Amino acid sequence: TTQLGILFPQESESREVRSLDGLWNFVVSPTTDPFLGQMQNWYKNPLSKLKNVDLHVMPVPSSYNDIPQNATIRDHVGVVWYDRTFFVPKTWKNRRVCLRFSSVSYSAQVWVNGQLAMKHEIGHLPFEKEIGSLLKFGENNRISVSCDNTLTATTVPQGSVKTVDTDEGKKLIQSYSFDFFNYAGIHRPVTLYSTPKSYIDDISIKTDIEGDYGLVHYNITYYNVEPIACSVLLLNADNVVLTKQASLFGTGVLKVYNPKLWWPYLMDPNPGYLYTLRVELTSSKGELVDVYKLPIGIRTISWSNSKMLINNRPIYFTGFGRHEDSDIRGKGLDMPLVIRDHNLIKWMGANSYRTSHYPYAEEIMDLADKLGIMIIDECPSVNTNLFSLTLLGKHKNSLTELIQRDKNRPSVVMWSIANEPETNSDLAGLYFAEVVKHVKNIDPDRPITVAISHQVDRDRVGQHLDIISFNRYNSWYSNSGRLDMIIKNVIQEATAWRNKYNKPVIMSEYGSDTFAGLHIYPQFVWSEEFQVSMIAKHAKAFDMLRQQGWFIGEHIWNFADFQTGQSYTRVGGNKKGVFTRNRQPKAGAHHLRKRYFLLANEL
Ligand code: BDP
Repeated sequence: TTQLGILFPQESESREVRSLDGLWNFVVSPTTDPFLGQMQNWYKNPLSKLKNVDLHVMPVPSSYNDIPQNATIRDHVGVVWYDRTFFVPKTWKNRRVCLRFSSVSYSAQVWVNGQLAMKHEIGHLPFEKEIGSLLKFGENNRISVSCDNTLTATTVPQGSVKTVDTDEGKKLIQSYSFDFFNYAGIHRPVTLYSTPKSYIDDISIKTDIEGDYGLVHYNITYYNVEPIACSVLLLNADNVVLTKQASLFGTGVLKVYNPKLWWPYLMDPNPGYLYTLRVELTSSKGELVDVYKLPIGIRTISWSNSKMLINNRPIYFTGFGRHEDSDIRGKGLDMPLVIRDHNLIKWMGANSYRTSHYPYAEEIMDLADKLGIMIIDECPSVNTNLFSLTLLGKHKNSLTELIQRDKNRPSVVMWSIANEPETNSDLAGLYFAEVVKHVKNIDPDRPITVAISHQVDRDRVGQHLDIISFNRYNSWYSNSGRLDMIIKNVIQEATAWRNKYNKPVIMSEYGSDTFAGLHIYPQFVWSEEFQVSMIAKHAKAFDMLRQQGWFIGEHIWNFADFQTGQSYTRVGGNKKGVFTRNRQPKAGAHHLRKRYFLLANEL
């Protein structure tokens, strides 16, 4: 279901937040009876009271897969159960109380005190519900969550399940065609928060530059149970109020003289400058009722048939495809990792990355806003095929929810509506025309791309996009080991995309698996020397392409090594990172950072 108003929970004069992160109880249905939990309605009583099941302690947030010492849980297909108790203060009785999950993969049902509170499908996106009527105030309450990781032809992303005969009897197995491990669980924070009954539900902003002025167009929706006045203040980064405006209908424009613009990292000595938009609701007696503070950046995005511009300056994307992935935690949010990653991104001199292949945590996006890292924001559609109306509906929903969540972020400069879908059929053309139309209806102000892997000549999707991104593994999946066949092929393919569509072109993935510590010279596949040369050859091609005026970026695959499903092409996971899974640089990282800093100086 689509929802409005998914503002990140924050403390303010009027708002209180309680974290429900920590240790939860966790139970998997026995493999002999994967649907036992549903049959027996395990949400009705505490999981700790169940007989004949293994009760685990499970940290939230985290993927559950790599926590227990148990391959059956790691590879489990279907539903798992979480529960915990939490205390709700008496003082919240006359307030609006919401329960928010920042992400549960893949789908979830949530009960509070044994009553269904909400359901959500599609991982990596937040959902919430007002749950006041289900709560006991001044007492302990129980929250139960069932989480299903099953992927089918009509989930985003897609997969398929079948029953196989094993040595231990019949078992369900899951297949999927993307390579990253299908981690599942409560991946991001769970929060309980309260607001007054009259509250700010949503804020949308759009910024512009007009002569010496920065413009902040805003649109606020709020609900009120009493007469309310809405006003809007703009504060600079030193918390000085620059302007204040009473807003009769919740919409208006704020003007800032000589604004400090939001610039990407290395394009300005002070990148990622953020103002604060402070929204206030006041009662007829002039009392403050609700306050929400939204960080905003003032910048413009525009594009032509050969360039993409921020604040009217052409940009060139340098950076990576990434994953939310680490040892033990899987896709669970982990702030030490997040901060380390962003320190590494800065150390690399990269100005951007794509949130391949799903939306990343809001905490990560906050950092991108602050540091001036440009984000190509990708929805969870990977290797899409078997097109259907049901799938189209969910694909659109994933974008509605993503844009609702990220619409105000200065870092988000482009929407990626799919990675490596089927693009060569007429049906694919029709399908993606619909997805593009949907996104343009919600956000006409950012360009749209797809990371395409199929061949140029039969493509049916590029015509609908603003920017063409293509993924190609020269010297790896094509012509393995042939470092002498990269330059021509990259130039040829980029030029073919350009000639077909007359649009800006990005190489959104190139790379080679590299086993850290493996040295073979002359360069040989899997060695660090090979990755360095593979990067150097691509750089030659990119430099020639840049002369043409329409080639606007290069993203290596991948930032770091990551976990995959089990296959004979992967040695303990995908090793195409320029960093290891522990975030230590391979030789390729040292090589690439010299290039990124050189490019930043040149542009
Ligand atoms: C590309 C996919 C990416 C994979 C990569 C690879 O977009 O998700 O990890 O191949 O195989 O096609 O390394």
